[in-house]
Amino acid sequence: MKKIVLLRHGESAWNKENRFTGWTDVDLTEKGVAEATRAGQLLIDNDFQFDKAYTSYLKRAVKTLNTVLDRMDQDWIPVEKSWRLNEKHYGQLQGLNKAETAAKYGEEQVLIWRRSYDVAPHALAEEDPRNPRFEIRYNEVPDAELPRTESLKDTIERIMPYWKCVIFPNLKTVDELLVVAHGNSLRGIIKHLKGISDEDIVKLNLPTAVPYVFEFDDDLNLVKDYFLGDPEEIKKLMEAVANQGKNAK
Ligand code: DG2
Repeated sequence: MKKIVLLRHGESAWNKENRFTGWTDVDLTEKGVAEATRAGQLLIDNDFQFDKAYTSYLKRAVKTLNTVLDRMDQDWIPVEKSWRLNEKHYGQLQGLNKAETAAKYGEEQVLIWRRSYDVAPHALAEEDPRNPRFEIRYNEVPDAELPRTESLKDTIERIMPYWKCVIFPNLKTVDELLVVAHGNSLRGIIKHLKGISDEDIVKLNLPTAVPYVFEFDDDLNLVKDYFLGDPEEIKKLMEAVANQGKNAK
C-alpha cells in the first residue's frame, strides 16, 4: 500500500489564545511541541518510514515536522516547503479572538467565516502591514497570486497545482509521504481526496497533531483513510475545535 499522512501542526500560541491565525507566523506552545513528539511516536509505533515530507512556510508547521522527524530519527529525509501549503488566509480576522468575534457578529457568521466553502472574511487593505506582499518570504510569488483573504475554495485553488503536480505524483515512485500543514489547508486536501461535498466539508474539524493516514493502491486509487490514536479522544478533540467559534459568554 502507498500512504500519505496528513498532519495538522501542534498547538500554536494563537490556538491557545483562540485567535484567528491564518498567515500570521506564530510559534508552537510547549504543549504543541509535546503533541508533535507524541505524533512522531505514534508514527514510529505504526512502522512509518517516510520517503519525503512537505510543509508550509509557517513555523508552527515547520517546527512540528522537525519535531516529528526528530522523534522518528528520520531527520535526514528530503523536505520541501511551499507557500501553497500555508493556512487559509483569514483576512481582517487575523489576530481577533474567535469567541469574542462570535459574541460581536454571532456564532452563525463565525461558522460561515471558519467553515463555509466559498465565503471569505473581509480582505486586508493594500497598505495593511499584515499584507503578505510586504514579506520577504513571498518575494517569489507573483503579487496577483498572494491572498489578502481566502475562502476554503480559494485555498484549495492555490494548493491544487502543488498537490497535483508535485506532491501526489511522487507516489508513483515512492511509498510513504508526510504532509504537515494547517487545519484548513488540510481540509482542502481532504475534500479533494475524499470527494467531500461543499456542504459536508463544513462539518470537518481537524485536531492538532493527530496523524491522518490515506492509503492508495498501485493505481493510486484511495482505498481507506483513518486517524492514528484513540477514536473517542479524537472525537472530543474535533468537537473542541468546532466549539472554538462559539460565544463563550
Ligand atoms: C487556524 C484554524 O489555523 O482555525 O488560522 O486560526 O490550523 O494553522 O491553527 P491553524 C487559524 P479555524 O479555521 O479552526 O478557526
